[in-house]
Amino acid sequence: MDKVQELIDQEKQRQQDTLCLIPSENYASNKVMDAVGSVLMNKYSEGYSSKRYYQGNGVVDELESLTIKKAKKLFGVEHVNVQPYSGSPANSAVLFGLLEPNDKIMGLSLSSGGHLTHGHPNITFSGKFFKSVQFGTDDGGVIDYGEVEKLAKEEKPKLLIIGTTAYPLILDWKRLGEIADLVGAYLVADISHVAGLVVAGVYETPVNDAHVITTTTHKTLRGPRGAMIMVTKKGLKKDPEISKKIDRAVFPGMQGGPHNNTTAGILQALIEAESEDFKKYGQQVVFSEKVLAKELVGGGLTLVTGGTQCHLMVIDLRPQKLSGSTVSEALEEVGIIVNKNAVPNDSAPPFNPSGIRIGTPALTTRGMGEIEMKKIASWILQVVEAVKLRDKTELTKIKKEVGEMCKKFPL
Ligand code: DSN
Repeated sequence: MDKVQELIDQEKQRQQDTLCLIPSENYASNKVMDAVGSVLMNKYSEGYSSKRYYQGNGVVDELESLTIKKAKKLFGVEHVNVQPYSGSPANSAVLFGLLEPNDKIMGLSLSSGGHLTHGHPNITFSGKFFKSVQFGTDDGGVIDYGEVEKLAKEEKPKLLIIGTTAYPLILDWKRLGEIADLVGAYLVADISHVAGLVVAGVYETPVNDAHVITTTTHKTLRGPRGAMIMVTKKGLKKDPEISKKIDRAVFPGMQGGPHNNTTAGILQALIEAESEDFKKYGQQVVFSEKVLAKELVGGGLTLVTGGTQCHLMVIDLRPQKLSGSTVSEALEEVGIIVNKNAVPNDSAPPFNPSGIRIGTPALTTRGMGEIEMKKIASWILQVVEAVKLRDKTELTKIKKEVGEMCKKFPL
């Protein structure tokens, strides 16, 4: 048999037979996957609609314009670039488009639930080519906006880039917008994790507070792996040239030809996100996450911030004297897939941090709800207990039960 197809089939089976609780993953629809696997990938289209460097782009022009139009409507923004290859390239383009090398940026640190591209020092472009100031959370994992304001006033960054990959509370965009305005900085809201929740109306939109919004398209938005950069009314008011600067930074600044097949996948995802069903999906993601959190806390586990307001939570395993690696590996043995994650002020190294991160977007897409969340919570509690007692005899039984649940919810 053809090796590539064999590997694709194996991965499909793995996804079918396991419970994905990684909050940044999801299952795109067949239509999204068909678009990504289409002939659109054969075409080069450097440039933008009606200003291409290659002939034969009539269809691609229409596709890209339509995708931009849909995104503008869905997110209520003034300008959209749908060409970034993914989230990190999107954030790079914004920083290079709006700043000069060595300008100062400020962001939420990775270990407090931010992202590498938000100024992580020394090893990332955002920390090497710009002066980076990072803020964190208090010991409970909560952002102290007073402290953020104080730091911004002291450091006077030119740009605040803020978004979350492991922060379980809804960000106060209004406050962040005010802080940016106070020091005359751009506010870039990276909503990659929560874009689908924003569209569904269950997570605050930054559209009135940020100048620029970036997002990946494959997380809660449930599209292909890609990204968008959006400019708000506030952004245009601050800097009438902002859209042009960003577009130039994407192409020719950072990238060559856009991945037109991805653009088609994004358009399909945006069409799906317009539906009433998608609103219900967003509501169910958050509801299920809260059910899961309540059960896990009831079972004796400690959550960063004590709970969740969105699609994810972080379990702090320090009170259990366990590491994120040990627990995530044991969960994988029973077919529950999570990822290890740092907790606030974690003294453990990033590759073996003290927490795990758990989210419901993928399982909600599979149609799971409250009953399944309660069962999954009991399995997680049992696995943690088994790891603590160094007794894995129960794991085979749990694995079988996980497999039975997976069968009831086909991809
Ligand atoms: N890698 C993503 C996540 O898992 O949250 C963030 O880019």
